[in-house]
Amino acid sequence: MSATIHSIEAILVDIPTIRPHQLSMATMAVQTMVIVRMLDTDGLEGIGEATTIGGLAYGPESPESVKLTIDTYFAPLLLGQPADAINTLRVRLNRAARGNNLAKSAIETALLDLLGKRLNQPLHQLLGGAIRQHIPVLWTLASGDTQTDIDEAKRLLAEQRHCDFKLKIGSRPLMDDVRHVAAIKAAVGDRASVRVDVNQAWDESTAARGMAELQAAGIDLVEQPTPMKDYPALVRLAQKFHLPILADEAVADASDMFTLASAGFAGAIALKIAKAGGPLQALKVANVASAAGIGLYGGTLLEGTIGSVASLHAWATLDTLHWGTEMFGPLLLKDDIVETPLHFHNNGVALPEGPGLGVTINEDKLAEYRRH
Ligand code: MUC
Ligand code: MG
Repeated sequence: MSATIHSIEAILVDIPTIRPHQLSMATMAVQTMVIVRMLDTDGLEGIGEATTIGGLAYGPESPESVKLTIDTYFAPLLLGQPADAINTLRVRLNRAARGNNLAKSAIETALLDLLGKRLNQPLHQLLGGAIRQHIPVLWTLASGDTQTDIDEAKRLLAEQRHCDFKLKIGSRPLMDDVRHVAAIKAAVGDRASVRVDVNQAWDESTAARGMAELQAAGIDLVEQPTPMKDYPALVRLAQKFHLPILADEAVADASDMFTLASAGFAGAIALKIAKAGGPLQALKVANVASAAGIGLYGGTLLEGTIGSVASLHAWATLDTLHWGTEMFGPLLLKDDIVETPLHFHNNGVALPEGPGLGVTINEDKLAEYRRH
């Protein structure tokens, strides 16, 4: 008789950021993580994490709603069930609850961590094994000030911590943003790939003008320039410019990916375990994208170490990772709640070893930052 799920706890944890992080829809000074701790009847523990950006600024789930969803709706469906029946449990949750993929991602991650610990295997091994142990990671320059961003980029290039940068634009007039981006690209030159994320802030005609300017400035990728549901605009822009588009908010799960690809989209996709509902679900998105010739990118909702590591195990198994990843979330936070932080070096990060995620919670730090 396999072990069953004995308890599930969802804990809100607030950690300040190292500097304000300015996005088109919110400026973050703190990140709130929902940490899931799941115990089975043998006393093994699986952990998972859900985050979002700026409360409700990124999408319809907030950290507080994720905790409520898990405590009130998911836990009663999971308690007493076999802990290793991950696919059965997913079907059970999906029958009872639509959407809520952030909450589902934290649960799927905890179940996978638990299974890895039971089998004494790292998570990537459960997914067929890692193709790469070192994964490229970019950094987002989003202090809100051009010179601060240039100084930050030069320091990180010199340290070889990152060689790809993403700039968050869309909250200012178009030409102000273009001047900001062009100045940063001119300062780093060919030493760095510079991309932008508009987080849906432009309408299609602003996006067309913006993409022409950004293409001329030497930018490599434009993320989600237009509103998430406007697939025709994304398709038309993708067909009009050589500068590739990275779809982010537009695509949560494999079905979204299929619809956008069928509509004629070409470019790249930001995979996120949070949008898809967990590492296994994000890999399904990757399969559809790859079949449609769409490039892959490992995305983040600015998770801390637990959520970032869950993502890294998944991204490590992908045949190709055309655009690298942005799993830098832990570096944006002033502190961490794990025993051994990730090792960022050589413009990327090392995949942790050890059973499951390979991550242990630091109980003192968790006690310090948890919300009461
Ligand atoms: C997003 O929209 O891509 C990822 C990196 C970052 O700075 O914000 C995010 C979310
Ligand atoms: Mg984005």
